[in-house]
Amino acid sequence: MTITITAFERSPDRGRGLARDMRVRWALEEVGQPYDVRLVSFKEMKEPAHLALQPFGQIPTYEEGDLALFESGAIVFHIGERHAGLLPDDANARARALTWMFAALNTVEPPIFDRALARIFERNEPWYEQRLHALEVSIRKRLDGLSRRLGDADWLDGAFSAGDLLMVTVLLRLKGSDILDDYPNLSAYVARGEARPAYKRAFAAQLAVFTAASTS
Ligand code: GTB
Repeated sequence: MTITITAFERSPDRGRGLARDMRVRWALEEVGQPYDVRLVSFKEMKEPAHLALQPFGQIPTYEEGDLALFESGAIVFHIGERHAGLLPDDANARARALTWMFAALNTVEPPIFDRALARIFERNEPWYEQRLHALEVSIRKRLDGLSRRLGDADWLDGAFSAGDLLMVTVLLRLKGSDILDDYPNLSAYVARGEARPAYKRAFAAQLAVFTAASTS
């Protein structure tokens, strides 16, 4: 059955792979599932047809036969459940991989995403510097714990899993910042994720959308 996901028609990140369709593309590439992409404009995302798929008018969505999903974490989990390559077979190891998926999205991503939003939308506020500092303190607390746990391992819990996939996509938003540079093992972890052939294919696919949109 054909899998169709949605992505930005023109991603505001200019093809840097930071929009959340990237994690779904990467998961599909890891398990070797072909997929179609329906590109949506900001206007279309708020129209009834898209809202029926994604109640908050966002990307990504996932359609496969009569199944329609939203929330990138749930989509990655579904892909991992249906296909080998993202979740371990052993029940306990699988539960731990799920734990890392939640840790990435619920514990590590919020302050990193809030920092990105603050840098775009709150730059001119009188309290901007204080807010930025507070967010960076929160991020460093999370990275302290993550870095300590990862140590010199390649992945968070044995073999690469959906937990690593989500964690790497979350950390990628800090790439090039002195925050991530202060954690050499996490910088190397992100680089290992980016070096995976499936990541490279997913990245190239989303970049091609941006390149085509900017030359049309
Ligand atoms: N919790 C949802 C999920 O994980 O699927 C969140 C989905 C979400 O935030 N989608 C964003 C969206 O559709 C795109 S990814 N936004 C449009 C809207 O809300 O109207 C977030 C994102 C946006 C922009 C950049 N960027 O420019 O770098 C990066 C990431």
